[in-house]
Amino acid sequence: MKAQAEIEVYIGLGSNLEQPEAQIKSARKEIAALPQVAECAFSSLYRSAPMGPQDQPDYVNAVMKITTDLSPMALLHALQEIENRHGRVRARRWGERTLDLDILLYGDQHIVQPDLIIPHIGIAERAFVLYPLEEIAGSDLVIPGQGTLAQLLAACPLNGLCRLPA
Ligand code: A4P
Ligand code: MG
Repeated sequence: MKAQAEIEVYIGLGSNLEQPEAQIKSARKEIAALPQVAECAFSSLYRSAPMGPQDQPDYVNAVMKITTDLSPMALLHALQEIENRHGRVRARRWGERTLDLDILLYGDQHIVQPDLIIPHIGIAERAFVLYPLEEIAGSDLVIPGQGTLAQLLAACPLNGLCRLPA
């Protein structure tokens, strides 16, 4: 029985190593299979040039909406276990990765802890987050402390982001 209130959470998925599309699709299944998690929506896959070091492959990104009664920290740890199972190696900042799972939004909460910041840092400047988020959440979504998605999108060019065919 689920006693606690379920929270709507958005997760950003990213990969640019070892068949990125397959990494994202299998991560989706693993997230949906977590106890206390239910999938609500999943965006198209999007391709973009890397933000950060340019000597790495293009990224594939997507955004997933879930409901959960996991705490923010419990969810972070569950996502990190999935990253590790995908052979995630942490080398350089903003460097290549088999799988990156970021908690973008956790309900309307604003969280600042040493190892967890929500909304995810840099959300407003990242086309590869904002456009897939709009696809599944709509542009009226409020990003705590930063305005509506419509406002953020108006200031964030596509930067070559392209939606991949289904
Ligand atoms: N952490 C803090 N807040 C959060 C949160 N809301 N969700 C902490 C998840 N983790 C969060 O992350 C480092 C630490 O962030 C974690 O231990 C966690 O406690 P990491 O994934 O291990 O390492 P990182 O790569 O240094 O940082 P991060 O934040 O994942 O990198 P970014 O900022 O996500 O950038 N270009 C394109 N086109 N598409 C991409 O997806 N991604 C990156 C990575 C670079 N360039 C990209 C893309
Ligand atoms: Mg991350």
